[in-house]
Amino acid sequence: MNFERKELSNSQLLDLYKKILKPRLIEEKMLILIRQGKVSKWFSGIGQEAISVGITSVLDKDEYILPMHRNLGVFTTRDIPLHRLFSQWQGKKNGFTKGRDRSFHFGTQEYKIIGMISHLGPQLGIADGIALANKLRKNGKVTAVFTGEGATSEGDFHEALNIAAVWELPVLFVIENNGYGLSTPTNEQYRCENLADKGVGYGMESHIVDGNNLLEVVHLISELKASMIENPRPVLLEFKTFRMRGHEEASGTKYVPQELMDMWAVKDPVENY
Ligand SMILES: Cc1ncc(C[n+]2csc(CCOP(=O)(O)OP(=O)(O)O)c2C)c(N)n1
Repeated sequence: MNFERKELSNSQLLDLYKKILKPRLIEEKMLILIRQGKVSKWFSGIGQEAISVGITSVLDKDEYILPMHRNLGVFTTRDIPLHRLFSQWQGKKNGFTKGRDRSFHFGTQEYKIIGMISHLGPQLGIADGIALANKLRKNGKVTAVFTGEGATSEGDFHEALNIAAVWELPVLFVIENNGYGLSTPTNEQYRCENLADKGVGYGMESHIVDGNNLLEVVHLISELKASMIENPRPVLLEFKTFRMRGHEEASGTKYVPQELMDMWAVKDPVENY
């Protein structure tokens, strides 16, 4: 994997290293805690950290992000104190959902993160609403919304992208294409070659990005953010990556061929960086 530093200083590169390492270290701890029965559920983002971390490190702290169930790096890069995150995951009263949930179905206005909507597609439209408010206020802010390639098969995906294109809303539509929607591989999910190709149908700029290359993510988002301020518009981004663990820890990965795992293990975003 090639890393192009461009204008980034040594301290910025080191800062990004700390940011991508943090969710990985938390996850390694979580995998132990789940076996000890101290947490009951876990959605792993191991192998996909460069996307969450790269995007969140470029956006301003007051720009809204709408993550999904696999985006721990959004929460850690926004520097939410760990005791608050762990309280959430342990279903404690002082967690963000006051004990009503114990995973990633939570948001926090304090950190400008909108909690995921469990049935996936609808949160794309919420991003449109936030972007419309920003556009009317002319405040130059962009909004990033995450989705999986599985979730792109839902009708809400089409509706959200279409209206964003028509109204030129400053939204980064982030597809984390990690190969499987639960146990459904991409070749049983859609018939186009790349999901980014769908941008043409919406009249929307789109890009295919190596989702495991932290600097590629950072540079592209920095460029887009600057140009979306000048020229407000939605952009469709397809990040190619892979889900290295089960959909959640209870379900495993028996349906994934070992060769695919081996191929993607070499591209680990943390180790390579
Ligand atoms: C309407 C609906 N169907 C099923 C589910 C259960 N579910 C949650 S995430 C998910 C898989 C989504 O796949 P993808 O969008 O590719 O994201 P990934 O999990 O791979 O990151 C499923 C089936 C759900 N939440 N809502």
